[in-house]
Amino acid sequence: MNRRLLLLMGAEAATSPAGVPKAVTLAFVTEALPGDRSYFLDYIHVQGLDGQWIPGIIANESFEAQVVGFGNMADMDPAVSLWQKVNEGNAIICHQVGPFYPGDIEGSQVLVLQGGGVGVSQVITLTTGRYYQFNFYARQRFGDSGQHIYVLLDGQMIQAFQVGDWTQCITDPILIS
Ligand SMILES: [Ca+2]
Repeated sequence: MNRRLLLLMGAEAATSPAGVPKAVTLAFVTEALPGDRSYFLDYIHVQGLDGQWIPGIIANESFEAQVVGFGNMADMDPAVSLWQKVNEGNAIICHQVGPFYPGDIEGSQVLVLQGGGVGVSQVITLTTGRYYQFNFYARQRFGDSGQHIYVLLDGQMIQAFQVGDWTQCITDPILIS
């Protein structure tokens, strides 16, 4: 192997080694609009370009922990839910027949983000050199409209969605480098 090729390989390895686990912060944050608005989230998954869900990447992907019980709601506990709250506002775990009566997509509980600019995040491990898509369900509270939900990776917004009733949202593929 000649020296130039070795140098090229060295540069490649230094900047974007493929196939290496990389910790990234995935976040879902509501658009910072004024007023009392809420988004509901449930059943968040990571998938590859083939559309197949990749299990084991996101913890508590359906917001079934902490258990708040039939008809109840409670502030999200980061220690139990494994999601961290982002910014001011309410991040609430809600049972499907809680005060907002949102229904659910999977299990019996959902996340409620009440306010503008509030969200949740989780550090996940992906693999460099691979494309991923984030697949989740979202809805706005009954009577709310016009607000976006943002998907962020390491603080950068990768896609915005604006939905009404429960909608499956899938981001465009993003390459982890
Ligand atoms: Ca759920």
